[in-house]
Amino acid sequence: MDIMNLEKVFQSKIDDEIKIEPKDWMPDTYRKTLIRQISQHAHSEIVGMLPEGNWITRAPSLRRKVALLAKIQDEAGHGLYLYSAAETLGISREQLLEELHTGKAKYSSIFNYPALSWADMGSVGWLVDGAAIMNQVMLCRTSYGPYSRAMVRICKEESFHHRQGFEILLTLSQGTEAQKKMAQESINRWWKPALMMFGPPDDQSSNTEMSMKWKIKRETNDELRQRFVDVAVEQVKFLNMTLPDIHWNEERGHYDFGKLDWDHFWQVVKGNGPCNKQRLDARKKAHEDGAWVREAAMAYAEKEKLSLENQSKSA
Ligand code: BYC
Repeated sequence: MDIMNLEKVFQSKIDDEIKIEPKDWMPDTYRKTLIRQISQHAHSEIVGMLPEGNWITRAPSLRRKVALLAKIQDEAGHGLYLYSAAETLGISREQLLEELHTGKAKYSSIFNYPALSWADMGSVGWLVDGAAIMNQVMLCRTSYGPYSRAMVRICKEESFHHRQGFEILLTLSQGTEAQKKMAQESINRWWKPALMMFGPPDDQSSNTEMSMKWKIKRETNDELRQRFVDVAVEQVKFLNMTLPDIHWNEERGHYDFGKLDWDHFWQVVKGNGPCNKQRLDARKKAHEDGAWVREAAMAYAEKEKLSLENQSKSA
């Protein structure tokens, strides 16, 4: 089949809601877009463990510690699951990690902010996981089979993450004046960076048009961001707290959320955010420190292979 016909068959599969699988023909740009997005997503899960990891030893009770540990372990699992999904597109794990460590591949801007107080563990769960879920519910129906199936599993665990975050804030909101103040201050600090997780406004989003045509994305960055705002405004009422810069817009039938500083966003994405260097250095160190584990696993695999070969020779 010539390329024009291959493209036609590919698009008609997408239009008919048939998932694209690893061995199916796909345009190069579809493959590249997916490698970029899935790897960025995997890196976000892995780098996203760092701000929370800092709080494990300082969690205020055994119950909080256990829940935070479980959440962070889930994130490691999500990252590995997504790396495997990216590998089905023909890129190796080594290459994926190399691109993260050299700064070529991105990860979500949100993980370049510091977690300064215990309330931040609440805000990360409620706002960061909340924003991630809003996006990932859509991605459960993405056109690439392995990514879509990964998202279904990941979303189930993310709803637990979201609840544990909200519960931390709910507890603080019923505590002392100092605890209430800490929770409100944390919400104020995370709110706008969380809104930026959805990506640039649609008129600055270079990938959305093609990704919508290919049903990699089914809703635009601005549509998801607005839905998240409208939901969060209702949820914050249970905390007796506020979200900064929120105003009901009668004409639009939605909440306005003020101006987001997109110049700042692009600086963070380019590597100049408050914690970019710290996060990458931590990942690179973890990779170097883990070299002996990879070597031991390879040596063990080699030994197993040899013993299987010897067994089949003697049989
Ligand atoms: N940060 O054309 P656009 C979690 C880049 S972790 C950095 O709109 P697209 C959790 C974008 O890559 C899960 N870069 O792009 C873990 C593109 O780059 P190029 C987090 C961003 O892909 C631990 C350029 O800007 N979720 O839940 O159509 C603890 C133009 O953007 C960002 C994911 O990773 C950003 N925020 O749409 C707690 C979701 N936004 O082409 C929680 C997976 C955009 O210039 N990713 N860029 O190289 C996606 O769904 C999509 O990639 C986006 C962007 C909606 C983010």
